[in-house]
Amino acid sequence: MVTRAFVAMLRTKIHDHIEWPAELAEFRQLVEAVRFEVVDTIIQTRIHRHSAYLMGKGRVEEMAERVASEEIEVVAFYNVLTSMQKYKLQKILCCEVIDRYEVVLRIFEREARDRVSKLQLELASLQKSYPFIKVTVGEQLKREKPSRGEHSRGGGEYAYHSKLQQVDKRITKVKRELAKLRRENRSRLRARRELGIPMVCLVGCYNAGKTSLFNALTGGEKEVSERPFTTLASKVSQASNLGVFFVDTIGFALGLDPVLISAFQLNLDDMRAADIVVLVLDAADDIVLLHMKLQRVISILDDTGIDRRRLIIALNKVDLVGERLTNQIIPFIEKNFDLEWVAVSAATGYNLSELEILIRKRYAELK
Ligand SMILES: Nc1nc2c(ncn2[C@@H]2O[C@H](COP(=O)(O)OP(=O)(O)OP(=O)(O)O)[C@@H](O)[C@H]2O)c(=O)[nH]1
Ligand SMILES: [Mg+2]
Repeated sequence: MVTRAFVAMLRTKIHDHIEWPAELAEFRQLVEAVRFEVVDTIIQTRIHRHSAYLMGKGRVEEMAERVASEEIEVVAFYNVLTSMQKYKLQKILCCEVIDRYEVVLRIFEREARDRVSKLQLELASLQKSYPFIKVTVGEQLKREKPSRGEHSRGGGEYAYHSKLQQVDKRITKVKRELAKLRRENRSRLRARRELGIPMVCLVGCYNAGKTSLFNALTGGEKEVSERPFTTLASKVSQASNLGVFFVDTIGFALGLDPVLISAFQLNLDDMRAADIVVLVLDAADDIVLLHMKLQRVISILDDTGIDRRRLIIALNKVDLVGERLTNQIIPFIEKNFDLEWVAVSAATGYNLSELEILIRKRYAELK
């Protein structure tokens, strides 16, 4: 059974006429990847967020009528909601309300198979649910005993504190486990570094073709697919017959929340440890999207503490773009970004040796 959903977006940057359609299209793709059927998209343009409902109350009331008459089960908001907004929206819309952060979590839930990914996902999920539980139970308590004094402690309040304590304890435990796994990962990274073999991490947005490139470069057979976030756990190529270790890892998206990114510290450590970071782009994206993704990934890498001198752009999927590569994409990259690039195709193997030459050259320069 498919779940019928609305996608909702509040546009606060009213002068932006270019980026929001791409952001919305990506979000819709993510919502569909959760296997929701997007029945309609509701957009409101308004400079200020409504503190209680994100969108204006009238707009939300209209939406509530449609949720009921069109049998909508979920409204997925592009914007990240506060716990209070989520609570109030669920109440007024009488259906489940999730935001961008939770949409990505749902996809991760489906893809997470290994222990590290599962724990990082659990942490990201607990960090989101803790304040929401606080709001929900707090509001319930207010309704249950409006006449009692504020300081009286009934059974409900006891349950509330014990629930929060449980979640708090679990967060501490997951963090502790992750810290241990992170130490182990770091010592593996150090051991690998001591071999003196260049370590090259493939980064980029989901679907750029990182795993396809990893497979083509290393002879690996990791799963490749059009599903967003197919790869969660990092993988290092075993064979270093090329004299290079390649690392394939999690992909990004345009609208990833920084809190969510920071839950995936082990993946970020793999990126930080790399001598060279190959930023993989999907050359088949239209130029606006390509620009946005490139800016987004560069900004995440900057925040992660990765030196731009270690970056090389791999324009992947050039088998799909024909003359647009030389007419549009390359001039665009050269004009706007001071980064070395190479056009490749993981599917046909085009220019992979050029990529390796560039990697070695840059590695030697940085030594
Ligand atoms: N035509 C063409 N398709 C490609 C190429 N590289 C990858 N693809 C396709 O693009 C899709 C995504 O490829 P993946 O390698 O899974 O992408 P990824 O960057 O690892 O994605 P995530 O793991 O989700 O972050 C798959 O359907 C691939 O077959 C290429 O060079 N040419
Ligand atoms: Mg992948």
